[in-house]
Amino acid sequence: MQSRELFEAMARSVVEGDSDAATELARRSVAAGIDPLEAINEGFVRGINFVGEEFSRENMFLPELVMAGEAMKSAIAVLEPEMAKAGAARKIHGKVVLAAAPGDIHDIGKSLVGTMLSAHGFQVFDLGVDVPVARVIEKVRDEGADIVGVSALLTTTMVGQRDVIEALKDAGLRSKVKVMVGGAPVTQEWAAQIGADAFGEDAVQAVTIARQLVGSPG
Ligand code: HCB
Repeated sequence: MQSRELFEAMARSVVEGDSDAATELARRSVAAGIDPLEAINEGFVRGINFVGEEFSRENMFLPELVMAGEAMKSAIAVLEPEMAKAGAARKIHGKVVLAAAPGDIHDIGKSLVGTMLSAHGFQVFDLGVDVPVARVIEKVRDEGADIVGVSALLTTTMVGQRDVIEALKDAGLRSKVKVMVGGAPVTQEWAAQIGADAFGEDAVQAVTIARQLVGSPG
């Protein structure tokens, strides 16, 4: 199968919510030596984006969204170790605390950001989904984090990103840690409005930005 056909089959496996097919296609791409991030972005992400669009048009419904998310996660479970290998034994650029905003249970993109940051020499503390602001602050303080990354996929949970920034100020930590926000509805404008240091469009950009934020661009 050519890479283009493989990418199309990957997208289709997510649209059909077929975790077995997604796993198999991910394995096949590893065997074929395809860059795992390319497989995610050119294959699986295109499928999940299509599902998101169809969901908003009410052509697909919650069970399909759930199954598509599961298929996507099955594929990433195969590809993640391959991405991590690429960055093994690099020098540590800094510590990053990652969390999905309070009320938000989307974790695919955040986890991908975490994997990419780990693969590029950051020590990542991923607190998971629906993380209370106080828990983020506590972890930033305990670890002496250099960066905190807050993910929000819902317009209603984006305010949690602002709440983290305000809570960091209240805790006297704002000058010690950089804040990077991301997630599908998040924009550069929103990041500026809430006083974040940076907006990460995707996992690759998040790595570039994180390096800049810790003054270690190379
Ligand atoms: Co969800 N959902 N969902 N969903 N979902 C979205 C986000 C909608 C946009 C779909 C739509 O209507 N078009 C929509 C939000 C509308 C809005 O608020 N504007 C929506 C809705 C409405 C909902 C529910 C409310 C549905 C319901 O229950 N009626 C519900 C909310 C649950 C909650 O959080 N409280 C819900 C649930 C779900 C699941 C559970 C079924 C499933 C998530 C599974 C999981 O994550 N374990 C899901 C999914 C899969 C989606 C879509 C289809 C895909 C999200 C995704 O994984 N994208 C999404 C539509 C879409 O976004 N296209 C839809 C792929 C990843 C790779 O991209 O953007 O997450 P990403 O991350 C990127 C990027 O943003 C950046 O890097 C990542 C990697 O490249 N980035 C950061 C992300 N975080 C960063 C942090 C940083 O510091 C830096 C960069």
